[in-house]
Amino acid sequence: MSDDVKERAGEFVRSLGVEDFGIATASDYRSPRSPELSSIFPGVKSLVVLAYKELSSCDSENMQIAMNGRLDLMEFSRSCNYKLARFLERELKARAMTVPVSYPLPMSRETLGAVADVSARHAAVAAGLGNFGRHNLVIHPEMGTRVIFTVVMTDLEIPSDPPIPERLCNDCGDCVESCPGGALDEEGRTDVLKCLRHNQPYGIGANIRFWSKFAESAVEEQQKMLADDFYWKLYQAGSIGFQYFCFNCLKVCPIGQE
Ligand code: B12
Repeated sequence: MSDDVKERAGEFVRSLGVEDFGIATASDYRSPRSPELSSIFPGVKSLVVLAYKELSSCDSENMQIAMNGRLDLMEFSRSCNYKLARFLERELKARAMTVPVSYPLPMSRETLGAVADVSARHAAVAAGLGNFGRHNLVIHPEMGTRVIFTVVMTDLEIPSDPPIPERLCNDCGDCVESCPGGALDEEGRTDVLKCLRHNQPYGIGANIRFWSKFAESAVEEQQKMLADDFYWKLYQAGSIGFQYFCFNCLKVCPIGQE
């Protein structure tokens, strides 16, 4: 039965144009800092993890083009996630819930808005789609680091795909060196604040600083602040969601690029 389920789900995923996918049972998903999956979805049995190739847009120094490649991918992957979830519900009579590709995230000072409810990287590892590299990202055997993941949780019981036994990272250190914030200096940990400063310069931190200064300023200064490019960038990032301004650790990784 579960082989048939896997085959039908796989056929559907491929028909959507998704590059690769894998399955992890809920018990094989081990994300030490995440809540139990059953607290989110009582009765969850498996995770279907989809893998998508990042476009070459990430190579562009033009940040509108680089981010647009990601926005296209986020829109595509969000729609694939929904379609797969509905396929599981409609055709396989399952229950299914989708995990955000990036946001919404729980927002609090404690987590700095940087800890998701379900970790797509740990799900991808458990589904045999890759393993962690020196940059704390998951490397896929063919797509390398230029890959993002989405996850659909379901109450269907499907066995996990086998993990990838060999480490895919070659420890070249290019990711560490290319990080403008030094966020990867300590092995096994991304310094979130250092990463965010470069990765999302118009994120919540910048917003809080901007509006705090605005509140303390005289009217003339406030008018100048609103006419400044900085505010215009904040405005754009606020209206399109998180806007990434750095792709270095993802794009410099040589694995899969040879
Ligand atoms: C919040 C978030 C961020 C935050 C904080 C990330 C963080 N906590 O490390 C910030 C803004 C800094 C960020 C940055 C980036 N992100 Co981000 N991010 C997320 C998001 C939404 C949630 C991550 C999370 O909270 N996970 C759960 C927590 C509990 O995980 P964690 O325990 O913190 O995991 C860390 C450690 O435990 C450690 N770890 C765990 N097990 C192991 C095992 C070994 C052997 C090692 C060495 C380390 C290790 O690695 C993790 C990173 O430090 C995910 C999507 C998702 N839902 O998963 C995307 C996600 C992780 N991001 C992604 C990407 C691509 C990026 C960026 C390249 C930005 C960009 N331009 O796209 C950078 C890369 C930064 C880096 N090198 O670490 C991809 C990663 C794809 C991949 N190939 O792995 C994801 C999965 C999005 C997606 N849907 O594909 N991100």
